[in-house]
Amino acid sequence: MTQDPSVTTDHPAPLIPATSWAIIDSTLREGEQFARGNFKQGDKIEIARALDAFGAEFIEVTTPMVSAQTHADIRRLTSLGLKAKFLTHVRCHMDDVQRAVDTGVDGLDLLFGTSSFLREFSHGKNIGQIIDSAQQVISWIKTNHPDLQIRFSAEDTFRSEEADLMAVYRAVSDLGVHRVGLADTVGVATPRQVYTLVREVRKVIHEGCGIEFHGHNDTGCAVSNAYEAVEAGATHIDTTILGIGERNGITPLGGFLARMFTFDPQGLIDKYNLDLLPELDRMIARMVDLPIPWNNYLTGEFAYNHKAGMHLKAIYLNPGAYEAIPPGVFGVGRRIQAASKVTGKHAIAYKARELGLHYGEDALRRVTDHIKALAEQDELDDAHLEQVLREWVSA
Ligand code: AKG
Repeated sequence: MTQDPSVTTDHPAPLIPATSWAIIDSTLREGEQFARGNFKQGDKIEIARALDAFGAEFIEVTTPMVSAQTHADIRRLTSLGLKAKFLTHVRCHMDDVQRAVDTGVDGLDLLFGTSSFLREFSHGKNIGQIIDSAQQVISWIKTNHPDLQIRFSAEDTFRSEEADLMAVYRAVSDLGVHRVGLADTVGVATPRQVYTLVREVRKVIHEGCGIEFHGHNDTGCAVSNAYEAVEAGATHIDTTILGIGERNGITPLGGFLARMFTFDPQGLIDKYNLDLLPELDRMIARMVDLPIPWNNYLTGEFAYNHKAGMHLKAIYLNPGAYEAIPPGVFGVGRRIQAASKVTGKHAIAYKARELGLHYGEDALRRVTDHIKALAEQDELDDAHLEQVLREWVSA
């Protein structure tokens, strides 16, 4: 097989430079809301260290209001001396914020539901009251803890009235928040809606104010929506390892990186230790006691499995023919499945050469037909293929 071509940078300029966005990994917050996410302090430290080693810029943790233990865990995490910045996710409420400010975090991710669903069935406040609370809380933080980053998110953004959203985002931006958040809380937004809304929000907030996107995956759009958010100007994307979170989760770290890699490979290589991704996925799979899905982005068992004869022929010449992303960059290998009914003579010839066997054109055609016929009857493994190739070479 030929060497992997080094990472291709065919685009004259990256379509979306990796320097234009940052990851807020929420495995330690959204991930704790996953059905099987129940991390103990030791797990949290392991996750935070692994994310830091990977290069995640931000780590979001659960609100300290959950319990005294969670409060102590955050203090422990923020004392680790990691490079990643810690953010805690708190309701836009004085009690929560006052409890959060002594945890050593770098910032507070405030949220307030703005959809009619959440206004009616969650907190009972109207938009004017939401803005008043935001004003009280944000002003207090800025006066008493000016070093803290502040983000304000309108929970359930995509089921909120656009006029309400613009009023809220304009108000919190005027109050000096560092980022506003758009949350697709029930995973209902389409990529086009995300793109359009991020563009609209950009127009009403201050130039230096960032835009964060948090997207659930209920309709399978979490990665596309995160991508559209960035394309429209979002600066921060929420992810979790393996996508764990409420219900079927949010934008997976690996899926988002796979998407963004295609636009600026070198930018991602410079920013993150991408080859640590498989370790991150395995770590969370172990902690939540679930296998990594077979079709997981980049790290799934079959993410780099090549089988059809037509594919194998080209893959041997240049893996880029059937791989958008070189697996080695992400610390994974490819698997060539030559022993199958859909194989082809090029794959069989290659396997034979690997074994030091030489087949002429006719013999190659015959042994390939034989292998295909065998595979029609039963699954063939590599050992069986090798045996056939050795037996037939002199036949
Ligand atoms: C959600 O809306 O699904 C959340 O988990 C909150 C997101 C945010 O704070 O932006």
